[in-house]
Amino acid sequence: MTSLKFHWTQQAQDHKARAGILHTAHGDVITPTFMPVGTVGTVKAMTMDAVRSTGAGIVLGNTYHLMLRPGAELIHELGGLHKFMDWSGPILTDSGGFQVMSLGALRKLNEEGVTFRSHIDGSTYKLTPESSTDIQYLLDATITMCFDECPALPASHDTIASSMRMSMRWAERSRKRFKTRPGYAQFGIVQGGIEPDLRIESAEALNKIGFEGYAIGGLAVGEPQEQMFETLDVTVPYLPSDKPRYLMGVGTPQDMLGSVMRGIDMFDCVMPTRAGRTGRAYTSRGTLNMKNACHIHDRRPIDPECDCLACSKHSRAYIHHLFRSKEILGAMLLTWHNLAYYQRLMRTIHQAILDQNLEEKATELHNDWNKGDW
Ligand code: PRF
Ligand code: ZN
Repeated sequence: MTSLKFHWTQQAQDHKARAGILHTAHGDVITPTFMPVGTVGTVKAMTMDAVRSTGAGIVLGNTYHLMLRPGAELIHELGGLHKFMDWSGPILTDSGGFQVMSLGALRKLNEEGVTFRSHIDGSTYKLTPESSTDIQYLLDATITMCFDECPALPASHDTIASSMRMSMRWAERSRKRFKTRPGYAQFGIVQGGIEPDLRIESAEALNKIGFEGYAIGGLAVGEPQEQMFETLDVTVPYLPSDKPRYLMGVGTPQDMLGSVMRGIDMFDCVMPTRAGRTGRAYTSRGTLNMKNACHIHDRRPIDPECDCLACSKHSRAYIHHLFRSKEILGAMLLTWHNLAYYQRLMRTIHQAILDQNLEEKATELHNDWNKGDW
């Protein structure tokens, strides 16, 4: 155990975009960063060595899924989530509120917390700001998230206001329960839908409590990209400039680029991994459906600019064949490729911020995405 304090240092700034380094108990991470999602202690279809090889510096785990199976106590007993899943780098765990929300009718919510039925065996569980924080401690999360509610949009100003204010009371309870350790962190989560006044109120409430980092939740829940960007424009100025900023559950390459340009440092999303299992490839020329018959005779790699295992060893024809035959290697290779693409995009953006030419680079990236396949 080091005596290192969790902190973020800025290397460069280009307009609102920041390049920096996250210093944690489990090593450093260059930002902007994309965190692959490892919901149940695995980045689906990938070994952790493969995840590392793509350049990922930090991965995400989920309180909700891990508490149900195999249980936080068991992971604690076995030495924590890092050891359990073989990831020695930092891990951020989401708090469970967002995942419980997607259970719909299976949950009941009040000031105390959320009662819900397990999607696995139907038994009843409860999550509160205190228990969520305790579970994340047992998992040994490098970054613990506050317990929050992410209301479905669209909703009235009143509905969003009372939900946000409850999330702020929950943030205070989460903070009280959090046990500080050197190099570990807890992030608050800004809520407030797409209402500027509520976003500002929420950011100010979290600032007052004080966290090692600040997340923006409640976005990318179906609203147009323009409204998400407008909400970032309103919210980011109210977050401390010396702390990391994390946009939860985002997103497409275009979403991430636009969000970095509005001051965001961290992202997570199931898109590259989920798409990898369903045959969709992300490339610098947009997305490709590898199930499409146009790839049957194609000897080219998925993306000629990619150095991942799938692109250096295999043709589109072969990847297409694997998906047609429902072979699991197809999902493995395409997930690898998609994560490699996401990480390369983040490195490109990082370098452009250091070089102070992110706007030119953004134009170039957009032009390429719009060109279509080679
Ligand atoms: N809250 C939490 N996790 C999340 C979200 C949120 O609002 C979102 C919203 N895009 C994704 N993941 N705790
Ligand atoms: Zn590739």
